[in-house]
Amino acid sequence: MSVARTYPFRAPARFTSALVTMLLFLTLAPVAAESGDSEAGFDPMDDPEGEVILRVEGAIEHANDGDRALLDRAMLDRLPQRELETSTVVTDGVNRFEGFLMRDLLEALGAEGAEVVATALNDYIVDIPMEDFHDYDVIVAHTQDGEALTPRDKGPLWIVYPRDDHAELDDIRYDYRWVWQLEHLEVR
Ligand SMILES: Nc1nc2c(c(=O)[nH]1)N[C@H]1C(S)=C(S)[C@@H](COP(=O)(O)O)O[C@H]1N2
Ligand SMILES: [Mo]
Repeated sequence: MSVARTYPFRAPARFTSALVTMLLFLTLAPVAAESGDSEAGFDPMDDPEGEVILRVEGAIEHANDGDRALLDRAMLDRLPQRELETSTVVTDGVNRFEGFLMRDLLEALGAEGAEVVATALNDYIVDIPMEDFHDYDVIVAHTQDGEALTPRDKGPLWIVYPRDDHAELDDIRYDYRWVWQLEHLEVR
């Protein structure tokens, strides 16, 4: 019978799989430890080394320049990165945005407040209720369709709502919170 014939091979098979598990553990454990380090990632107490593209002030607990947080792109890249596909009111079709959750940034800075005042390079300024960032996965995008956003083209940062995922976001009240050329946040 086949059972009798395969039986002798089972013990070695188990032994082999135990060995493989052990080897996998030995190879992957250091990798896990390493990625654990880089996941410590975003530290608002770090000093920016590159050009500061976002300044955050107001009701934040962690800062690196007096009571402000000055952030460069490399620091922002250390926040968990997110992709979001959505249409917008100012572009055609569906765009793929990459960036980080506003919620994650605010949390990392220890922000506590009822609203965030967002200011753009063109001095556009708007108050955004804090609830938005808890109710929706609002991202701060640095990349659109694989291309880095530049100040010429809605960059360096653009607040993007997951508009295609929530019918209620297709509304003028939300449209004006999509701040492009974002450069400053005040939490209050
Ligand atoms: N930096 C910046 N972001 C902005 C604006 C602006 O003038 N400057 N206009 C807001 C408004 S009122 C709307 S409806 C949407 C789309 O604006 P637009 O159609 O003028 O581009 O972007 C918002 N974000
Ligand atoms: Mo608008």
